[in-house]
Amino acid sequence: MSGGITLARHIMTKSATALPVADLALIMERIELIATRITRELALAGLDGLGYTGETNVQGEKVKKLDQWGNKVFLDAFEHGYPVCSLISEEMDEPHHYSSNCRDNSYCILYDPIDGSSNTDVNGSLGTIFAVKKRAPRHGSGIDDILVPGTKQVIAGYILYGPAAQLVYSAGAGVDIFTLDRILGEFILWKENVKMPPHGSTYAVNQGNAGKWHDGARKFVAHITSRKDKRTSYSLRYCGAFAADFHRCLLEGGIFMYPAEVAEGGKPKGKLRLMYELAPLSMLAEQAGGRGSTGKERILELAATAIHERHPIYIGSAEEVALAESFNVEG
Ligand code: AHM
Ligand code: MG
Repeated sequence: MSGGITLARHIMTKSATALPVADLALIMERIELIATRITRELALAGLDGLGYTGETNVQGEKVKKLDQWGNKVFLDAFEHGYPVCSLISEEMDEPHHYSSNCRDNSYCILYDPIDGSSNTDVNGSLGTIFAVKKRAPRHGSGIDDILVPGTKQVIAGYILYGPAAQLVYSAGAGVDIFTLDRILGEFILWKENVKMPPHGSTYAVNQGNAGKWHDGARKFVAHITSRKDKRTSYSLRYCGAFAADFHRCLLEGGIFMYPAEVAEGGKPKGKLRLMYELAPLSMLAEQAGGRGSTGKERILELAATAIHERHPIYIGSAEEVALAESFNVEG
């Protein structure tokens, strides 16, 4: 631990952030509260019963009890969350607005409350992913100002619930990582201005779907798994939680990918959502010196046309992402 520097104190020392430090502090105070509530719940989740609610969300996926509960934690926290007035969630069909928080200087938070929810029933790693964008003055009920590309994100981050809970975020001035001291209830600085290694030795992908990918994606994986020398051989590491798989790339380098599935019955644009999964982690990757790509385009330059829009992703070390692109992984 870096001498017990709390998140709140560290924020006050930040400069060159994409939003005023006072706004950053107010928003991150809410995120910290959410992170501690979810961490506490997960520690006891096995006692209270997990599983599905019996409902299906807007994207046709079965809803886990924890997904719904996690969404409510955000709604509760941001009810008192000025300067955030709008919420866009994986678990809500439409944006949610708190008009009492809407002034000229307000923000939207976009989030996946429980990332990797298939891990809930097996005590596997989970995450929470979030991004923050500034709302246009007098934005009214439209959301055109939120659908803008990820280059306009002013904060991006995730919480990883592993053996320890960690909070990773960037406000445009580097990537910092904090670890929750569960006794103090405080996130304490662990690593500052983290840089992703330009090259790694692991790849993360659901290889069970390989038969549905473009040829290029299959050839890329065949290429990185066919070589024997230490410098160019790769091991597979896949947790089923994007935040957890990305965390390994951030710290050790390598690549995470969720390709498009072109075969009949596949997911033609991949599984992961642009605004609250791909764009936030791409901002973190770039801030750390890595890259986030659809295989053809920089993720951060994509404007959304709908709030739950999906795209394929290749994210991680600059070297591996460039190698993937060179195989025309997306045709
Ligand atoms: P979720 O938000 O419903 O949990 O779905 C997102 C998760 C990611 O965390 C993970 O990378 C991916 O889905 C795993 O999908 P699959 O089971 O198809 O490999
Ligand atoms: Mg989810």
